[in-house]
Amino acid sequence: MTNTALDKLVERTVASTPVRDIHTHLYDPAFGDMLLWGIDDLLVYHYAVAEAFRYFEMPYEKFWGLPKSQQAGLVWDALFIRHSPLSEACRGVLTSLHRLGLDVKKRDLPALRQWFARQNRDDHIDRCLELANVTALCTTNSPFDDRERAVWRRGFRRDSRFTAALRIDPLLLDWNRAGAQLRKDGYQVGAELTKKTVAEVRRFLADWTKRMDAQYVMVSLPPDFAYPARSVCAQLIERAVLPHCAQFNVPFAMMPGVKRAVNPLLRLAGDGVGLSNLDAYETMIAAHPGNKFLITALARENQHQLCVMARKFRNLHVFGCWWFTNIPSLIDEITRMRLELIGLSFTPQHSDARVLEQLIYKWDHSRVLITAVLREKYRALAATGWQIEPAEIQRDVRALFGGAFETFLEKSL
Ligand code: FIX
Ligand code: ZN
Repeated sequence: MTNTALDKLVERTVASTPVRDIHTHLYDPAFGDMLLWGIDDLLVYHYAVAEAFRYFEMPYEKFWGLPKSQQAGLVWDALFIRHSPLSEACRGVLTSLHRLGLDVKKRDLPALRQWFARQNRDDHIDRCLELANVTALCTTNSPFDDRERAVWRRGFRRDSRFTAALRIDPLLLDWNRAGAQLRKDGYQVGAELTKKTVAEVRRFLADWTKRMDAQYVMVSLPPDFAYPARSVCAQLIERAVLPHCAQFNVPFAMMPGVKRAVNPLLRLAGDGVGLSNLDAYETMIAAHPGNKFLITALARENQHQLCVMARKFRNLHVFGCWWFTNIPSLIDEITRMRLELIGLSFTPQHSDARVLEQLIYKWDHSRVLITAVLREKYRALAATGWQIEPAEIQRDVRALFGGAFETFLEKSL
């Protein structure tokens, strides 16, 4: 095969391989309005709001006091009309609109709104998934969210494309409040982590894992997370979460490096990043060879150590370019590094989509970057005399787009 033919084959394979998106903030359609979609939600996405505040001069509270459509109008004006939309979050809005067949160059927000108002939601969901070529996605589900809890309790018919993950940040990071919630729900927990309390936390985790049919249990952690430690967080992980995950054979997903509310005035857009001490995670993983761990780190500077950790521990699966690392320059760098250090045994990307149409741009943009890295790697392979078969490329890309994750879920340790 010539290099050009190889390039084309890689491009075609990456474009046509369906993705299993392993972390999003979307909801099963049965959750109704909680599944966000449409132009206004795309514009008030917290990535865009953070960028718009770079230009706004109005008081923060004034913006938050406005109805969503007015907030969206202000973001549109600041990021698309008064400045060129060059950032990744802005380009993303345009990619999604363009792929949906909308004429972005008109810069006509009312026309965009009218188009979305004409869409039938369920058909639109199918269309977005098809355009993104996403066949399955994992949602982020919190038993601490009142609206969400009510839907789970009532029960609903699951859409087979949407799987769930049990998110437990409040349990591990805000024990006083979470404990009160558990007590209200009939779990006999006290303020101290006695044997009885830990057993009740495990009963809570078991109930929700079963109710959601959760694929994994997930938490995001601040840069100063320490383990082992006497903190409630470390103790709950050690005594409740890890035994629970081992019992149910579900991974514990950790997302190190987020500094919540560094600017609370920005609300959801106000979180920042810090460097984590990954030694804490390494110690935890080494001490629990029977547990499975998923990790995506927020700080660029943590990526290399995380990759080396994955070389050492088969019970660790590295995934995604999370949030501030989900930009072309870093996706390129991180994907390259991972391929070079751990071959095909990782999941290069997840979308983190909060708004349905974001699936389109997040995957379009990543597909292009992953294609470029793979082309280079297969070319380098060809230069050694190794001949690659189309079916082998297909197999490899499937692994990167959800297959390696599935294998990880299924493997016995
Ligand atoms: O904690 C998370 O799962 C983060 O992805 C979110 O908190 C964050 O707001 C986000 O949407 C990043 O992409
Ligand atoms: Zn997320």
